[in-house]
Amino acid sequence: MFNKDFIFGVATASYQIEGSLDADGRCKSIWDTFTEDKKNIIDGSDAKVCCDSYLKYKDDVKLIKELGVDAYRFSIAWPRVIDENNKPNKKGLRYYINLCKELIKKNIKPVVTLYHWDLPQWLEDKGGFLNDEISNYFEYYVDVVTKALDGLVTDYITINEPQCVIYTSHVACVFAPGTKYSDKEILKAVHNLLLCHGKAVKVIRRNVKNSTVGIAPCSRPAIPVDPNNELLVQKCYEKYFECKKEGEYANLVSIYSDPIFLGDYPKSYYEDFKDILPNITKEDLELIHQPLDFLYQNFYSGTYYNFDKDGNFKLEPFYPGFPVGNIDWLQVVPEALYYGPKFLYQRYKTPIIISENGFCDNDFVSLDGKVHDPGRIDYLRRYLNELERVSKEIDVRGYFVWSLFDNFEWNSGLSKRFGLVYVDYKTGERIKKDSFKEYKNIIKKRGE
Ligand code: GBH
Repeated sequence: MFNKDFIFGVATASYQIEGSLDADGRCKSIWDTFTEDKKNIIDGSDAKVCCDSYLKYKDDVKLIKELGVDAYRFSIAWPRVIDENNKPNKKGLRYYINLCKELIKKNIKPVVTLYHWDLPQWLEDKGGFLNDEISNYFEYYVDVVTKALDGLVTDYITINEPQCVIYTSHVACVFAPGTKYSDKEILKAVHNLLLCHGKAVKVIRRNVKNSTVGIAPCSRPAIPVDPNNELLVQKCYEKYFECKKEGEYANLVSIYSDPIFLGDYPKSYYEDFKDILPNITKEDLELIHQPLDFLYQNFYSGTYYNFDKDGNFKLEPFYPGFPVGNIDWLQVVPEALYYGPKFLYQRYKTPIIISENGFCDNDFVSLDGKVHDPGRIDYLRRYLNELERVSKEIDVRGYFVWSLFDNFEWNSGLSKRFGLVYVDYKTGERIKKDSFKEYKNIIKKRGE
């Protein structure tokens, strides 16, 4: 049972649902460019229509209302609201104003993500996150948005998953723009991204009365196989917050969240990268370290760890046949919603909101015309049980399911389905899955 103020929500992102990519003067984003090369997207699809939410937003809000959530998390497309001359685009802004009004009319709280990966292409052409001016451009964009949504939105998330903006896009190179960065460039881009965050927070505090602000990193918690082994739990905590040159440091937690919540990069960062550090000033660190109301976090899976027989701390591989979703990184590890929030709270002492959690399944329409998704239902229940358990120990304020709809799943295109609502991309038809009804019931009973 969650307390009565606990926020139940559902989440989407602009590029994954809107379609209408040429409408009302929207300019090109890095994902438009990336999808032009069919080899970048597993099924060769694109986001030109997907859920068609730019045109169907009123239907979206009806569905959200029927689901019974307290809040709807969506993102704003930078290329819709700022043109190539870096001037506001009124028509693009109008869409988000209308959407917010529709939500508020139905008593649903809008939670706005300012950056969910659709960078304007013209800014990428100027160097993207390697351009030292990027945080000034972001600051201006956030100023325009917060003024346009004045009186409608109080809850802002600056950036979704910095890990994907840097690591997945520039190390793994499977997300747009897909260009490889050297270690030195990664550190510079990370620092610029953190400055974007810091400047955005200041603008929001200035423009928005009673604002609540946070950032939404993602992480894959290290889970102790034996919860009663205190040393193992401690080692998992250390693993989770590791920042080492030989590790996937840009895909982990501390390189972003330590400067934001603790005011400085980890000690190991300065040691491991001493020859290639970006220019980091005291003023920068202060700017990045703005007080935040929430630490949002996207959790999907986790990784188990154990001691081997010689007492060495070791990754515990998933056994053959381990429960998985329909996408390669999605092992079902419900304890992620226990240890993840717990470790984050221990280190950063900031109230936690789960900004994304959800399941990818091989959903299709059955003979009876319905979409049955017992796997997703089971996943949600198991994860919520763990969240409820940890909510008795630490301050957890909310939970958002990813996602309202099946949508454009980035480099997996339209081939991977995460929705509570099924989308038939041939006809545009939307069908509520069984999990939609289940989540609706969970919310009604406040997670009982
Ligand atoms: C989130 O990312 C996103 O915020 C959301 O937009 C997305 O639709 C949703 O989850 C479902 O994926 O190819 O080896 O580099 C989830 C975290 C981070 C998981 C990137 C996959 C790529 C692994 N994702 N990661 S790899």
